[in-house]
Amino acid sequence: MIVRRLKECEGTDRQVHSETKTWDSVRMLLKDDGMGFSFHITTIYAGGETHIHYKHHLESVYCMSGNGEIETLADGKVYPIKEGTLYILDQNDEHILRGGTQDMKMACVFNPPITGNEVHRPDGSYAPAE
Ligand code: 9YT
Repeated sequence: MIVRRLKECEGTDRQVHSETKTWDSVRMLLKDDGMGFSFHITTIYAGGETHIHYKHHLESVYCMSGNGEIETLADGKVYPIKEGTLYILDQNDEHILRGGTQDMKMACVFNPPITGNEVHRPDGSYAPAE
């Protein structure tokens, strides 16, 4: 069994800061753990806006605290996000994630797992798993 604590992962290379300065993410569980998914604690900054389109990954995101919204670009629908909201990108949905008045703390799961080296490409995706 593996045990990791958020505090031990913060400030290490498991914690990445977005180039857009709109979020950071602590990847607590990655591909090399061999679980078939990865698990991240992500902070979406208040007032920020991020274009995301995970074409090669399925992601589900649970909001633990804070507030914001997600807009799915295919249909222009906007869904508020607050504590207790889970959104599930089952269609590899292209979206805009907007921070509200308070930072959002999110628990994120990716399938396939990310390796930890991915950065958002100009189209909002991460590179496919090998
Ligand atoms: C919610 C979301 O997708 N935020 C972007 C960062 C992502 N969770 C990651 O790479 O850890």
